[in-house]
Amino acid sequence: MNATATPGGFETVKSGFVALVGRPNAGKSTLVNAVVGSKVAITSDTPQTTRHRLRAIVDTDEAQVVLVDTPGLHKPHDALGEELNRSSLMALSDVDVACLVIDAAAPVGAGDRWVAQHVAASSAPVKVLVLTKADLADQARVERQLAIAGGLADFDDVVVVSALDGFNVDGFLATVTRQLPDGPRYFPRDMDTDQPLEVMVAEFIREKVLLATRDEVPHAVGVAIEELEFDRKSDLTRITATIFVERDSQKGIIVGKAGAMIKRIGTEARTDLERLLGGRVYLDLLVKVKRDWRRDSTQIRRFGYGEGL
Ligand SMILES: Nc1nc2c(ncn2[C@@H]2O[C@H](COP(=O)(O)OP(=O)(O)OP(=O)(O)O)[C@@H](O)[C@H]2O)c(=O)[nH]1
Ligand SMILES: [Mg+2]
Repeated sequence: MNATATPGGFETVKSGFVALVGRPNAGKSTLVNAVVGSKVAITSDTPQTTRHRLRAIVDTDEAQVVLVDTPGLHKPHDALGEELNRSSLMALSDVDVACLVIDAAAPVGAGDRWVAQHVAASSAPVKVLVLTKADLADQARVERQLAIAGGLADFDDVVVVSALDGFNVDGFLATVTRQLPDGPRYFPRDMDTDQPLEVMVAEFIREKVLLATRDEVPHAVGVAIEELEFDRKSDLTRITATIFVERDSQKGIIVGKAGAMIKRIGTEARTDLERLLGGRVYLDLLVKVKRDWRRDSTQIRRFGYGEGL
């Protein structure tokens, strides 16, 4: 459909909100980035990478699709996990399209069935099954997976994609766009995410910690921005951030031998932040211990995780 002007002067296009829900690691955030065409969400192979429900906006002449990325739904072990689940389930309550994202190459299990029940019960008028990571599965596996996952709920549409090699990402966008009602553009045309800059900066830093560490360390990390200021004289952005962990031993791992690990995290984060900010960045990273912060709702809210925004 082409854009039309209403009597009030507002342009009417296909527009609305499309939530992506699924188990941790299914590939939701990678798909969001692929559709938007830039990095708005952090990704990693650590489950529960996403800690914010975030909106990513895809604007074309005919449509404005607002993708809602959500934390992976899982069995919570602490207050943080409960908050993340709450945030994902809330995202389902007020969207036009609910997408259940399933990894084409991972067994469909009880976790997927549980998420599917929430998708089925949501008030979203349209439900779409998205099978992603198609590059990791052969045709037979994809078909088997579609047969199993397709039975988890009553889906209006099914899409197979690979966010990593770009297979059918356009097809995904076309499918969800087709399902949207006519409406206004909800966000300015040049906006690609509703996340505050400070949140994005903290998340970009956290991603580098996730990529550099293993086991329990990535889950114990929270990042807070202390300073974010553009210095006109030296034409660079000064950022001071604190990486919080729960134990002294985790602090030792993040600092590394003679500070090697924190230096590596800083260098990798700076490259991403310079791309995000479009200019030079001076990044100062501190590492501190905040014991058991994942059990402390006040601290979780202070970091802004879950519904904290
Ligand atoms: N091969 C392949 N890997 C993918 C694809 N999509 C995502 N991945 C990888 O899968 C891992 C998880 O991706 P994410 O996008 O962070 O997953 P998520 O569903 O957002 O995970 P949570 O935020 O923890 O819920 C990362 O290592 C990605 O690189 C894909 O299409 N193909
Ligand atoms: Mg994610």
